[in-house]
Amino acid sequence: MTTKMFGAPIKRREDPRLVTGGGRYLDDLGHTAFEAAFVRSPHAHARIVDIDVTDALETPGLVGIWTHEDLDGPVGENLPLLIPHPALIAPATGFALAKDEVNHVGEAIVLVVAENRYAAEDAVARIRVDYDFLPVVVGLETARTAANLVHDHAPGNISAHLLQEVGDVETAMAGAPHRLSLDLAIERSACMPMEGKGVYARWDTDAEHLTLWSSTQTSTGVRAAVAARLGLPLAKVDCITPDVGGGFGVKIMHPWPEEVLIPWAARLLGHDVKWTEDRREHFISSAHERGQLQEVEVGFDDEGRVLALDVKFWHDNGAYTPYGIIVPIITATQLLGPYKPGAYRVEFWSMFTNTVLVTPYRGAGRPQGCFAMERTMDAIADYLGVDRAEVRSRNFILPEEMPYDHGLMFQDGRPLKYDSGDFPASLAKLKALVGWDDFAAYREQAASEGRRVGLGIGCYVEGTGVGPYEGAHVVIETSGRVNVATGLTTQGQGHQTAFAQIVADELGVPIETVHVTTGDTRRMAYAVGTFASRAAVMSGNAIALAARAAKAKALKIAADALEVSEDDLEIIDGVIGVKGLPEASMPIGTTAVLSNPLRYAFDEAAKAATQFAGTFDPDKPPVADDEEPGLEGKDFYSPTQATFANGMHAAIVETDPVTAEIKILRYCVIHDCGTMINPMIVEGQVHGGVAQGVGGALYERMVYDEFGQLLNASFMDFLIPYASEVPHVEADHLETPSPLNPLGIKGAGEAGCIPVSAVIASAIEDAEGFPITSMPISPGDLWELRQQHDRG
Ligand code: MCN
Repeated sequence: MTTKMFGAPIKRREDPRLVTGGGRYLDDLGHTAFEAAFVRSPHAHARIVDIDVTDALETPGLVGIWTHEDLDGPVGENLPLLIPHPALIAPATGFALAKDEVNHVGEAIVLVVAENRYAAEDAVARIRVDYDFLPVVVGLETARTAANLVHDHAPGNISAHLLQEVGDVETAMAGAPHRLSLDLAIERSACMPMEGKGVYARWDTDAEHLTLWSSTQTSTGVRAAVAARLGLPLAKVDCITPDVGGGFGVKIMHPWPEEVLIPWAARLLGHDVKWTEDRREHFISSAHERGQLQEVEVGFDDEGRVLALDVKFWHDNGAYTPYGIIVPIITATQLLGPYKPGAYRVEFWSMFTNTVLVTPYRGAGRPQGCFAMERTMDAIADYLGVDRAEVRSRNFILPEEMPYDHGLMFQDGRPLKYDSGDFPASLAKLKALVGWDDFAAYREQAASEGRRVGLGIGCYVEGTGVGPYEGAHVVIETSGRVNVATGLTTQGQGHQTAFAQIVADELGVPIETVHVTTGDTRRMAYAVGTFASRAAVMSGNAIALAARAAKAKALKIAADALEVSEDDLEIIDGVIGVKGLPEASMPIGTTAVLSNPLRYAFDEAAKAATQFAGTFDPDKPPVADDEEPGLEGKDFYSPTQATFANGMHAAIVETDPVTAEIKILRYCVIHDCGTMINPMIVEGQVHGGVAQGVGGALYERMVYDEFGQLLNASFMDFLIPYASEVPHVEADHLETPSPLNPLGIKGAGEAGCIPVSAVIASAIEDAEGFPITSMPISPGDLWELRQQHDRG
């Protein structure tokens, strides 16, 4: 009997290779390549007066030096605005190499290629750039108030402004029995994948063909962007993603300056060129996220039901806006989480600062939105003296109200509609898991021992599995092995395992026979990429559809060969058999042979190799007139809208009464990502997300000085949590299948990190008894807050 794979918590097949050093990452490719390094701006805002490369030209091993002026054609043009939006009133994108002006520390100014990285770095050190300094804008407070501008075309440093209102907030607020205001802040942070970005380019002069390897989250996007910039037809460019050591959002953008420059140089030189980002480059010239200031006003009734919610926030987008308003619009539209306020108004301003640009980082605007909403829920509960979980449940959208439409418009101008979810059931599960009702007794016990503990909670929803499409190609070989290609990329999410699980069940073949390829434009030219927790929904469903097409063909061929109806056939362990007639069977690979027009050449080998038990008619045409040769299925999945995952977290923290040290004693998660392909992978994703969330809540912040210098641009100074700081995560699941896709899947990849700051703030506030309004919070911050609180 074939074991059901879909839903089985099997171990990830890719891990033995990855954890034993078998991974092949970008920097492992081609050690004969020339290597690139960049002169990057040491100043946050300056005009470039002169670039003097004379001395650098003497560097041993140097191959070439280029500035903006050397970039011909589209390579030298402004980098693209990837996601436009009417609210983006003053877009700005940079150049592959800075033209005339730099707008943040780390902006690339000069490309150097040498025989190796050492020589390239030596040459970089010998290039002299003269600057005229310009006034610097750092931090949202300065951006809002300073007379200085990051870009002359953006008065007030505002890149975008958007307002959405559902219902009449002013009237509802005026009529609300109670009103509260909150001023909140989330600091800038960034993801820290183990492997930085990287590009390797090979130009085949004879074939006029470019092969690119990129540590990207979207190989098709990079391919298209590079082809356009280099003026090459798509057919002359391939992009392959080797193993990728984490992406977390920062590797989506296409093209990064380096992704354009490295292939451009490779073509010019007729030699392989590679660049791998070092950690300092990652800090200062990749991308950050999170930074927001928020003002919330809420009106509510005696029961704590929200009658009116008015949110204003300012979002730090850094120096450029290639992503338009995608992060703040996610905050604005998904902030409401599982709740249904009477009326809602949200208004945001996206602000330029002289800091590195902002792109979506795991959670993408949701951790900030969740922070605003959940701090508000706690404030209401504390004000009314009502249990904090109870206040939340009184505001929930109920399962019978699904699908639920808040009336908000997303980036694409379409309504944002929740498809499914059972929030009361999730909360009940969470309360049971964390022991919500027993906490008062635990707190008392702890207090009697001189310990200070608090319980926090946070709820969220997450739009996942966004379109427009993803495809899959499933090919059954004559050996019976199955090759699956899907175009999106993988950065550690376990796709090779989960996708193979889907195929094993759909085809009825052993999982060991299924091989999955991702992120290779030679195998799948049409794809979008891995971000927004979309792979399971998008490729998962496309793979199932493609496998079903291949299976239908296999059964048709087998039915014909075995002279039975297709309905009488079943596939078990890779063998197609007639139900109840064990002697009439044929391995699935045999149908692949029969579907091949050249099968006569294979006949004997196939017979020998496949214990084929049916009859073989050599005169029969191998492929019916209406069929194509080959046993394969190709299909695309394209959803009408995102599907909404959701979850609720609770944490118990202890704060040291003297040192203000913050310890997470317990961390509990209830997560609903619809039908799970592999619960162990989902839990791994949730654990990883929580770990990143803990970083954002307690440790990680970008510390800029007033001149725009990032003071903690190394792991010596930027704290990320180690295993010792990440709590044991107790996770349980609720599966409310999505009605929107055939497999009922919702995404899981970002959820873990979304509510963590809100939950930890809630727990610290519960322990300390005064409001926590800004994250991250260090022991030093908490100690300061205690002093302020004591001073009244
Ligand atoms: N899964 C499942 N059942 C579900 C949903 C998901 O078994 N109902 C499995 C999927 O098969 C997949 C994993 O969980 O193996 C994550 O799936 P999904 O939610 O579709 O997310 P993506 O695969 O699209 O990955 C993107 C997501 C994002 S947006 C970020 S950021 C992130 C994350 O994944 N970056 C990661 N997790 C990461 N994990 C690692 N190791 N590295 C990153 O860079």
